[in-house]
Amino acid sequence: MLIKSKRGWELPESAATPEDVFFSRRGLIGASAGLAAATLAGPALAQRAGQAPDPTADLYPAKRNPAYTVERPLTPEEIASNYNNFYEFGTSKRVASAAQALPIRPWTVKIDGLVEKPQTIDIDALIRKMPIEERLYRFRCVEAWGMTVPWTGFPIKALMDMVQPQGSAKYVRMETFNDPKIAPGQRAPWYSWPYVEGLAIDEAAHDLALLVTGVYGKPAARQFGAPLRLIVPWKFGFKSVKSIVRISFVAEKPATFWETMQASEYGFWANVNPAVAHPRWSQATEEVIGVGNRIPTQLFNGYGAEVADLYKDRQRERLWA
Ligand SMILES: Nc1nc2c(c(=O)[nH]1)N[C@H]1C(S)=C(S)[C@@H](COP(=O)(O)O)O[C@H]1N2
Ligand SMILES: [Mo]
Repeated sequence: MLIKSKRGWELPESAATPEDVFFSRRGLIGASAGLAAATLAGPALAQRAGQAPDPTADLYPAKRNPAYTVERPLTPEEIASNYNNFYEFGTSKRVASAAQALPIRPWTVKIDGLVEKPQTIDIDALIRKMPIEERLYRFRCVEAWGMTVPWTGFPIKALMDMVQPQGSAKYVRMETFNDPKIAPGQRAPWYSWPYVEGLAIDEAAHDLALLVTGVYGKPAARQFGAPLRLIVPWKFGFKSVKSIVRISFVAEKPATFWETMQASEYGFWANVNPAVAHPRWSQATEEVIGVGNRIPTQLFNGYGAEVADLYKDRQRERLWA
């Protein structure tokens, strides 16, 4: 039987998400329907036959850093691994199976721009050089849902110490792979591929800003953005760019994927704030993925004590979403 893959405009409403700015009709209802269906997709997650074992598997589980803990239960792995946002592999939350097509070895990361030691480094060499540890973080998507995830990774600061940014570097720009042959979503020309995100240099140097290599005590599954993705827990999830191939230290604020697509709804700073509504929905509460109830959203997603100072001289910027 011929199964034709659907284009964006053919997607059923149940598969569209609020971030899908061009096609969304029903917003959050669609996201919940997606979760119900996703629980049926579990077996598709099994490693494809013939995939080599991860060369860094011996590093996991990494030591948990008790300084980064949370007051709420972790999202079960089975739930988090079947509810992902990865537009390269489709606009629904059920992209885990499709994402298994991404080859994650060999993989190199190019680090360039305004640094003393630009380099292109093999991912396994990088991971073994960096101080990886496990941290429990709250994770909040702009679509008003949240999870709690045990990430393993290292602070971007450790990478900065390796490449030594120059004084003129004011921002860090991070870019996802771009290969439409592998990622069907990248064949849709109305998106500005590749996915790009960025941080101000002081945000990147903050200890909470993590480059993630593992999840749930193992090397990251592909749908989480293996083999290297960003996690900035005080910002909306779209800042946390996946499957990074290039990290550039630059003087100007980078043009980011969602801001380029729809600046009125998704800005550069994108800090979590329950008091500032998205143009199309409230951010006051969030759906707990896997449980289904709603809980209050916290300012800076609960990390205000650590990060609020980063913004005290930026009050004229659009800091929220
Ligand atoms: N390359 C890339 N990175 C991405 C995305 C994406 O579509 N492509 N989606 C973002 C969004 S909107 C969210 S909420 C998180 C989801 O991460 P998760 O699937 O690990 O929960 O990844 C972010 N990083
Ligand atoms: Mo998101």
